[in-house]
Amino acid sequence: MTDASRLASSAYSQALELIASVEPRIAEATRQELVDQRASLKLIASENYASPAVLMTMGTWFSDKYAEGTVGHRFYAGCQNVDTVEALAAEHARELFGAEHAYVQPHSGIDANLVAFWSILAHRVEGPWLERAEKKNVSELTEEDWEALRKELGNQRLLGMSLDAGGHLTHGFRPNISGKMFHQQQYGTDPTTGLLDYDAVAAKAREFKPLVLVAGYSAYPRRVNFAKMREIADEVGATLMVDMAHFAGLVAGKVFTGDEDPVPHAHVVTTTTHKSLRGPRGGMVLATAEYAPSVDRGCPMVLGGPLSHVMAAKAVALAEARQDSFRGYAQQVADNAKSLAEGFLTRGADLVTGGTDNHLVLLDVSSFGLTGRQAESALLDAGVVTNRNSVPNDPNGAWYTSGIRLGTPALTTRGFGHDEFDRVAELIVDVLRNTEAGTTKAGGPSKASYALGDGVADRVKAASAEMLDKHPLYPGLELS
Ligand code: DSN
Repeated sequence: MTDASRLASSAYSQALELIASVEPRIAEATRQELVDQRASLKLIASENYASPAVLMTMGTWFSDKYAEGTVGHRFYAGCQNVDTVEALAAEHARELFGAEHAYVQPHSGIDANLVAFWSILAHRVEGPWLERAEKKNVSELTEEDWEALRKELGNQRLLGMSLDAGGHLTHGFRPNISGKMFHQQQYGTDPTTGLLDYDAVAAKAREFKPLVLVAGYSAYPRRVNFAKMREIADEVGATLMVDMAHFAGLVAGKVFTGDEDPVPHAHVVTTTTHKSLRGPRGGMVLATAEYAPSVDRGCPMVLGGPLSHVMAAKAVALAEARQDSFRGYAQQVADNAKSLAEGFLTRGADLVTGGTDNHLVLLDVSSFGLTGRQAESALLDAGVVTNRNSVPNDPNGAWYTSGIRLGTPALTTRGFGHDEFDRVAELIVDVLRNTEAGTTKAGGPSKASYALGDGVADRVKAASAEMLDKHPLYPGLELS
């Protein structure tokens, strides 16, 4: 047992004993969550396993401190230690990503995107608007000025990738606030190849003239050329915002460099910290110096008080990501995604875009006669945790879907390599081939019910257990 495992075993065992003395059911659910995570194939592309050091950093008295404002400029007294934590997290983020500015307060990816949107509006609209109104600062604006400004803000335009092409809800999807606060249009992917068509994005941008061009994705299995996206943004006078939540770990690990690294090309980059970056649950905004002052207004503009305990954990995770070993991890995540994709293709399964060159694979399950919902449920019965996802122009909509999204960051953390991911593809195909779509009570085709063949779940769980046992989650961590 390593020193780290010994320390974690003892710390968690004692913490759970303390929790159990107050509410034993929470202690029990916490133990059970570890048992369940250890026993399943976690393939959700947006999940990972943070280190015990990162997890423990979140469980401290920093949780009790209010710290609205920024480092050295707080609305509360007594923030000297929060200042240390926030400054360190931001420094690690700037160094790791080569960013001019880092804002580490967002509580989630959606919050990071809201900070980015409002800071872009503040920077692009409020500044020139104040000049036109011949006012020096916001406090001088009259009620009439505000009314006119609100009208102008409401008319701002955003162009982002559509949800079914792999974009995120916050990239202008109508039911999301981003689709309401902006006049939005969406770009898709080429109907034949499933790939981004930069000429089509440029044509749409020329016609629509967005204030914000959003690049980035949560279910697109390919790399993006951010230099090209910046050219498009510059040509139409847009601000380029990149949401790298899914692939931040691949940027940090230098798998995505040059034109594929968003940081040198975008004005504003947002991310979560818990996906491929393998940190605590949270968000972050990177920006050029020009956008920094408006980004720093995130709290209290759109964020509640910063979660200082999570900012501390971000600092620990970013320090981990700056270690050389993280580059090896990130490269393995991408290599494993290729192994997974090849495993599916050699067994005749359909992949959106025909493969992957990032951390995820989007499997179209319609050739198995299933919806995404049926496939997701059958896989879960067999201990394979995935999430259903739309494919481009999905006939089954965003609830039932026709796809399954699979990612490699979590199992790569456990040590899975090429052979294991090939086997994972084999097991998934086994489940899907042996699942039949069910019928509704009225006897029509159902998009939700299904029947998994006898013995399949046990067979797949046994095969998974062999691999999982070889690559334990948190090796050496034992709870007493
Ligand atoms: N929930 C994240 C994902 O799964 O991609 C994004 O919001």
